[in-house]
Amino acid sequence: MLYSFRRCPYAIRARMALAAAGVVVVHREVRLSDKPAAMLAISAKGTVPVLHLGDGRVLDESLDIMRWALAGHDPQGWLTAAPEGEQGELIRRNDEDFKPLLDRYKYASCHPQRSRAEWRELGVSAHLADLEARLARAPALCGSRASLADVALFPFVRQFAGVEPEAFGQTPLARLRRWLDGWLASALFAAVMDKHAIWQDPAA
Ligand SMILES: N[C@@H](CCC(=O)N[C@@H](CS)C(=O)NCC(=O)O)C(=O)O
Repeated sequence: MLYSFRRCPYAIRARMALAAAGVVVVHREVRLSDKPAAMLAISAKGTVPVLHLGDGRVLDESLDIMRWALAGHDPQGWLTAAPEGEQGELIRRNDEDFKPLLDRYKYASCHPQRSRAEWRELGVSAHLADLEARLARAPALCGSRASLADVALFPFVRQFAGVEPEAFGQTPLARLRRWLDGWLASALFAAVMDKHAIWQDPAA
């Protein structure tokens, strides 16, 4: 059972890994402003995605869901495409450093310390420029083929690009745009972006 929210970048990356691994889940689409009690009962911290396994285990961190799914079946070799430490460090920087910046950029009017354009420039110089440099050296972020890091990061780059698509198109990030377009055009991404009605708990 997967509690998910369609546009959430953490949920997207979890769904990508589940789909790549061929794990079929019962999908429960959540409204973040009205989380179902059944979800909060198994994970009180109230973030999506949450995966409730048949044996009762609960995975409520997107990376744990990705690693669990791919540990079972990793046909594209995402886990082994690059050293685990390098992938982990890139994901850590994304989640801990880039994500807060992305939120400031997205909700710039709530963060008047900088203008939206300045938040965008900071996101580019502090994070996306490094991804661009990596893609100048190799076709994927950590080497010659896609790894867990690519899958884990692209939903956040997608969100960044979506804030001001035109401005993103003009940033000096041509390789990153191509890399992003590749993920957005993938069959896997299309499959995980299926629309689901909000789950209504029959017991509620
Ligand atoms: N570290 C968590 C973060 C998940 C997260 O923050 N998800 C957001 C949605 S994108 C959320 O559920 N926020 C709670 C809320 O908005 O109430 C993970 O990797 O799964």
